[in-house]
Amino acid sequence: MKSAPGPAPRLRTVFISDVHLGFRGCQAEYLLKFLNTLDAEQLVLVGDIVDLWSLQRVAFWPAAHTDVLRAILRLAREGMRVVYVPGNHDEGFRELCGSEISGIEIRRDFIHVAADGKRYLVLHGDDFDHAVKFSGVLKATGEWLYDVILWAGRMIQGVRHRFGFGYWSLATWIKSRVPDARRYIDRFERAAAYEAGRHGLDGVICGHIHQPGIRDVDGVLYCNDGDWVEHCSALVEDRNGQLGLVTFTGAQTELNAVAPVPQVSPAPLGVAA
Ligand SMILES: [Mn+2]
Repeated sequence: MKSAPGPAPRLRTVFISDVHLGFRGCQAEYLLKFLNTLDAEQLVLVGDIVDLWSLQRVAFWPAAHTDVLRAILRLAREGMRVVYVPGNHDEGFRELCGSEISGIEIRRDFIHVAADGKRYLVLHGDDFDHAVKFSGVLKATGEWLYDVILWAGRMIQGVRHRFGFGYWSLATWIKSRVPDARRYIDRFERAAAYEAGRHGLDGVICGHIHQPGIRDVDGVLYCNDGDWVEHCSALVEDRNGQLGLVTFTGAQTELNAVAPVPQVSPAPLGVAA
């Protein structure tokens, strides 16, 4: 797909993060389809694209994961501006911040100026872990549990698929029912928005907590692009600078269906049923 000739791309910017290539939970096939139909001027990779932590534990790298990297490199080659902000799971790449590799700009964080002039702080989000103050033990249990839940979710998804049901995430379903998870998310959102507000910016764009969302926090717009482990979501900016969330799970959500950027809502994004 060539994006340069013909009419201007439909979207100005697309933000994705928490892809976790090299991790079993990664929904690489959906992402691949999403990237192959992407009609945008710029793509921002907001961290945890490759899961180096998981790769250190188990060698897992199916062909689709290489295809995702290839697709991103091809987009850059074809003229899309691609910016990569490494996260904590791909922290090793932070050493490369400030450089450009294969046409991809690598940054620790940066300020995104939207089409309407609004300025957003873009960063992965692990910077706010300390502010969220969840104990180390809880965090370790959380990560182990998350792996198990994702595994169980894949089993269920396999059965659902066989019976013709669409994409569904067990982890998302569980999180929406656990008050502690909601509190954690709320604290994170406030910490991120506060940081942007402190710098006189209009908003913050991040990932990290695998919870897509757009909400106003005391006059600062908090935007989280979600992930490609549970939600298969992206944050998109249209040509007027309006931000919205999209999910792409192949079932019925074509990127084209996104044209009028959906009205933002503070509620967690529903997955395609
Ligand atoms: Mn992260």
